[in-house]
Amino acid sequence: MISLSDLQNFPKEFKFGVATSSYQIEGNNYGDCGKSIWDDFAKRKLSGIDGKNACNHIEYFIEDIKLIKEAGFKAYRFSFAWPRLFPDNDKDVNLKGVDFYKRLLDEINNSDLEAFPTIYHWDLPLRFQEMKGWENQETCKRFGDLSFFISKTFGDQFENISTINEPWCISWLSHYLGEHAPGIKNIQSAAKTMHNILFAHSQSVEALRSCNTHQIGVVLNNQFGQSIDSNEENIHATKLFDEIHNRWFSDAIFKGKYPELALSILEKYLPENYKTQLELISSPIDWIGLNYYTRSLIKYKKSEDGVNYECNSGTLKKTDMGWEFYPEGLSYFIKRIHKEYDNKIPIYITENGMANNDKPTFKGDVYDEDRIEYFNLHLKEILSCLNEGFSIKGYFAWSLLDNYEWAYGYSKRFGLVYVDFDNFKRIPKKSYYEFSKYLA
Ligand code: IFM
Repeated sequence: MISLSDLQNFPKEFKFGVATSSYQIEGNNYGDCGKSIWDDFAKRKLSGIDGKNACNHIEYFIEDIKLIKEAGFKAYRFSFAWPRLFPDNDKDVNLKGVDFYKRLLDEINNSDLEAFPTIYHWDLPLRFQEMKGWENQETCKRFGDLSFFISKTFGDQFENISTINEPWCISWLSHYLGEHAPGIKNIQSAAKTMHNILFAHSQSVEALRSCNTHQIGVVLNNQFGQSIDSNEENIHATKLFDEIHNRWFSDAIFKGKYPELALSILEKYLPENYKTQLELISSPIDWIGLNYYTRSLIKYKKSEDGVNYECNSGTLKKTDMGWEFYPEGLSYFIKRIHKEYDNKIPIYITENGMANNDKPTFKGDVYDEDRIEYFNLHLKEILSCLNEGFSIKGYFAWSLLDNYEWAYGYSKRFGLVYVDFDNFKRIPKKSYYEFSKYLA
C-alpha cells in the first residue's frame, strides 16, 4: 500500500500547504463580484459553465480553513479576485470584497497558518478585455496599482506574496492556443502578452517594494519537454518548446533577456522598448514558485508562423487530464533553477497534484489511491533534492478542493477534498487523511 510516510522525513521548518485560486472556488455570484474574462469565455465557449457558484468558498471559507488546519498543513496559498475588489472601475473599491479578504486572512492567521496570496490567478476584469486585456500595457500599469492597493490594504496580514500565477498560461495558452480566456489564437497577440505579462509582474514588484513590506515571488509553471526520439529535427523542436514554455519566463526574470530561438520568432511582435523593460522585469525577487505537473513528448511539426512543434503524450501512467506521471521532471526543474539561474533563491513548489475520476462510495468515502501515489512520487523527488542541498522551502498540494478546472468546467477533480457541487458538501478524500496522518 502506498503511503505518504515520507512526509516524516522532511525538515521541521519545511512548509506543507494547499493551494487554490479565487475564480476556481469562491463563487462570483456572491458579494458583488464583477465579471471577469472567464465569465465571458464560459458563455462563448463552455456552454455557460462558469465560476458563478464554484465551491461557494465565500460562504464556506471558515469550514475550508478548518479543513486545512485539521490536516496539519501550515500554509495556505490563495488568490485575490481583481473583479471582486474592483468590480466596475479602477477607483471604486467593493467594500464587501475587502471585508471578505480581511476575514479570510484573519481566519488563516488565527488558525496558525501562513498565508501565501497571489495577486493574479487569471480572473482579469472583463472591462480590460474591451481595451485588449494583456495585449495593452495599460492593463499592466493598472495591475501595478492593484498590487499597491493590496499591499496597503492587507499587507500587515501576510509575509509572502506572489505577483502572477503561470504567465505561460495567461499568454501562450490563452492567446496562441486559445484554450483559455480570452480564447485568442494568434501569434502576434501571444508574443505581446508573453512580454506584457512579465512587464505586469515588474509593475507589481515595483509597487510592492514601494510599500516595503513583503517577500515577493512569482509562480512559473514548468513542463518537461522530451524529444519523441533522437531525430535532429525533433530535438530542435524540443528546444523551442522549452524556450516558449519555460525559459522565456525564467530567462527574463533571472537574466533580463529572452532565449534566442523563441526570440527569433517572437521579437518582431514585441514593443520597441522591450529590452529596457526587461531590465525592470529582472529586478530581484525573494523567492520563486514552481508549479509542476507533467511532461510532453515533442515532435517537429511545420507551422507557417515558425512555431514548429507539437506536443504528444507518452505511455506512462496518466491522470484524468491525460497528463503522464513524470516526477523526475520536478527535480530536473528544481536543479535547473539553482544551477542555471540563481543558486540561492528559495524555491517553493507552489502547485503539484492530479485530477482523478473520484466518486464517493455508497458509504460516502472517497478512495483516491492514485493521487496518493502521485504525491508520494513527487515528494520523493523533493526529498532527494533537499538531501543534495537544494534550497526548497515548501510544497503546496493542488488543490484543497475539487473546483472549477477552467475549460474543463467541473469535470476534473483535483481536490484533497471532494465537493458535491449541488449542495457544496465537502468530503475529505483518502489523500487528505493520508496527509493528516503524517502532518497533524
Ligand atoms: O487548476 C489549475 C490551476 O489553476 C493552475 N495550475 C494548474 C492547475 C491544474 O490544471
